[in-house]
Amino acid sequence: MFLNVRNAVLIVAAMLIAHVSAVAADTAVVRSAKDVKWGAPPPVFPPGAKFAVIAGDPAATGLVTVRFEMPAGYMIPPHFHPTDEHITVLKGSFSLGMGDVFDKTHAQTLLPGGYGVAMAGMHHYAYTTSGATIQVHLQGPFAIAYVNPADDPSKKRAP
Ligand SMILES: [Cu+2]
Repeated sequence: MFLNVRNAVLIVAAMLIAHVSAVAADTAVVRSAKDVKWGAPPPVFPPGAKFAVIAGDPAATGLVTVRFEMPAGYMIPPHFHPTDEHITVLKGSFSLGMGDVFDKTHAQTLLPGGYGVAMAGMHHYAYTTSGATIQVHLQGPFAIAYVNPADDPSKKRAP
C-alpha cells in the first residue's frame, strides 16, 4: 500500500518535471490585447467570427490558447472535440449548452469572467445574442466534429 502511494507520487512528480521542462523549452508568450492578430476562423466554424491564436499551434500536439470574437447572433451547432475545451468569457455574453440538440432554453449564459468546460467527447453548442469574445484553452491538435455532419460549415462550402 505504502509503495503504491509512493510510486504514484513519484509518477506525478516525474510528470510535473517533464511538463515544466517542456514549457521551459518553448518561447515565452507575453502579449498585450492590442498585439493579438485577428483573422478568419478555420472553415470548420460558421463564418462571421474573428479568430486569433494566442499561444501554441492548433495543428500540433500541445497546449493551445485561442480567442474567438463573435458578432451578435453567432451560433455554433452541436459538436464535440477529442480533448477538453476550457472557455473563459472576456467580453459580451456567451451561452453554452450541453446535448445533441441546439436548445436555448437549456443553455447557460456566461458574462465576462465566466468559465465553462466541455469535456472531451461531450456534445455541446454555443451562441451569443449580444456578441462575445471568448478565450479557449485546449490540448492540441485541435479537432471538431459536428453531431449532425450537415452542420459542418466546411462541408457546406465545398463545391
Ligand atoms: Cu466546442
